[in-house]
Amino acid sequence: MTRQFYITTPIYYINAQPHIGHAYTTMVADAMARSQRLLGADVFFLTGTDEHGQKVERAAQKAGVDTRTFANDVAGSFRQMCRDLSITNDDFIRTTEPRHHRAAQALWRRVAANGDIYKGDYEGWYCTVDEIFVPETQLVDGRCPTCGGKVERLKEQSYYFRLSKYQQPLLDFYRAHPAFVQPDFRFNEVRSFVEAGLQDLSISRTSFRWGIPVPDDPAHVMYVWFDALTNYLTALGFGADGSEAQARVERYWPVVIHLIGKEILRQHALYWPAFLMAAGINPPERIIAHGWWLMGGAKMSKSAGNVARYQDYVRVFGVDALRYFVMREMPLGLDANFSDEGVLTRFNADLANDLGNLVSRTTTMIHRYCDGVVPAPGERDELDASLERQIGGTIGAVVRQFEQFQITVALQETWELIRFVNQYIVKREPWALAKRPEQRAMLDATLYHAADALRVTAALIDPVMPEAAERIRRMLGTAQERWTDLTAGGLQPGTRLGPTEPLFPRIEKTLEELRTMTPDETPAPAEQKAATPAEQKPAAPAEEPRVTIDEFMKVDLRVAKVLEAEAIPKSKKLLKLKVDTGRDQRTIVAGIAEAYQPEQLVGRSIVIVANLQPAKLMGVESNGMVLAGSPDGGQPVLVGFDQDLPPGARVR
Ligand code: ME8
Repeated sequence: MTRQFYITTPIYYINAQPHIGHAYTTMVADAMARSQRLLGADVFFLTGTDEHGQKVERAAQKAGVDTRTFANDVAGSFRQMCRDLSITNDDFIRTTEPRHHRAAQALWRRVAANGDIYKGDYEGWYCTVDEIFVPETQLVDGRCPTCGGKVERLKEQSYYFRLSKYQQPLLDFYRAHPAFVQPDFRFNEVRSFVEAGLQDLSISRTSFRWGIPVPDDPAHVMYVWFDALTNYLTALGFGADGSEAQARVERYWPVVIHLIGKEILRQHALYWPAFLMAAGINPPERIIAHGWWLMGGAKMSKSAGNVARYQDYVRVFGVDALRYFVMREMPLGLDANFSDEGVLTRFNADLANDLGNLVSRTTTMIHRYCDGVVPAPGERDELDASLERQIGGTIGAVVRQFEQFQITVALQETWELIRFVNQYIVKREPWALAKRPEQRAMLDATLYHAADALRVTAALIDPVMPEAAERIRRMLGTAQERWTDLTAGGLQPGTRLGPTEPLFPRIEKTLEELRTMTPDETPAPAEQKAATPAEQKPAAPAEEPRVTIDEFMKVDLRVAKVLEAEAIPKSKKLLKLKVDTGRDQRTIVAGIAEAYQPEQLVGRSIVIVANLQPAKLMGVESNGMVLAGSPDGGQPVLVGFDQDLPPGARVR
């Protein structure tokens, strides 16, 4: 029986243009949708735009255009993003569409009919960036705790949703669905929040007009989150007449997976199931909250103004490379740093070197030694068998990891296979075998197994890099395969290869050159040469000396909080930090001035080596060392945590 798989992204606000953050969620959802299609599921993949609310109204006023024109324009940019990034969404929903107004009003009526909506007065602090009332106790220095923006005092008549009534039903639901929110630690946050008690929720506004009118009381428009969350049902046909719409709702609801950023978890894991319960509809099956892309240590966001444009990376590296980078770099649920250095390093190491070389050396040798036709494998020896086992194991592992949304791990597994095949080729030295006619059988076996592994590799990278997968298939002369049919040894001997072409040519430009490139200067990567025997031998990895656990434990790594930070006169690289180590306050000199401004650091938790001997740097005594990572030649990035830890906590 066919399994349904319904996946959604958040619908994006249209107060600004899309950036890497929006691109990320959309690309991950796309990879998931593609993987499920390869597994034979009946997939429905939805994305779109969230167009109502005060901040859109204000953004349009600021741009000097009427709200609808503004909305059409920015929604168009999000649609374009989908085309630019090879997104295979089945629908693109806009909340300004009539079908959505109908659906949101239908949901409202059902909740109201259940007695869960009443009218009252509301006064409170409202953040128009996040479109949310913030309880006074949660304000941070009088500002919104989520975005740091200004909050406004609002007093208005409002409809309320009886959220308090759903505290126990929600807790019961969470208990019955232990995988409802992933990752688990985020689920715990939601549970604690609900356990602490819920207040009724104001769900209408009278202070602006750009929204969906409340049924039978058009002086009110719906709270944007009531409106926005309903989109996930609208797209299936909820609120529309006719049995077809009804059938589609039944087909895909509630087997839905909402992929979101962690900042909107509360709305999805709490408000949304409560609204649905009140309407007599089952809550969604799963909410997956991913982490944030950071730039310079802070969340990339349009309000902070530190955004990277996806277009710039597509232009220099290509769509597939951008898709690969973001999915390889950010493990599910954790934050990750977005940097040009990171993208360039991964491009050259993983794509040009590992994958690109495998493709080029395998196909080139089949052309050179076998007239471009896949040879028969003949007898297998132990080395061939170990490669086959590796292929089989990798297929199983990748499927399992995708099913758990662990795309990063799936890619790591795939790259282990790629490196295994590269080593297999180096061990066999087919270029040497080709010189000895008596070794013909071994040469054929080697090239067959390498090409077979490449065919499987193309299938496994397909959800993440669909274009590269297709190009590999063209070079191999094979067709797309379902994951359900994928096994080692599936390549047909006698298959005629297509022409070999460079897949990910190394980019030899420096970051500086890449940054200053004009749009029509396409990157001029170095030719990816067909592998010559001399190049095919990667340098043997040097044996790193190991340390014992006792030696490692001598290093006292601790969490510390930055209390003060200042530049050191005449030093380009050094900052002087005063930190709280939980036991004392001390001065540490850190070489991070080129990557961080002093004011970005105050209040931040860092990791220090607490028992380092003091040293004087530029005349300042430093009592410890700050931990940061840096790519070759790149800027340091401070080590951090995805949850706050108190100063003094041990790190190991
Ligand atoms: O919240 N890192 O829309 P939005 C990772 N309209 N992902 C990021 C990101 C970052 N730095 N910045 C944005 C809304 N995103 C509401 C949603 S749903 C019914 C309504 C991604 O335009 C991530 O998916 O602010 C995040 O949840 C979403 O964009 C927020 O988009």
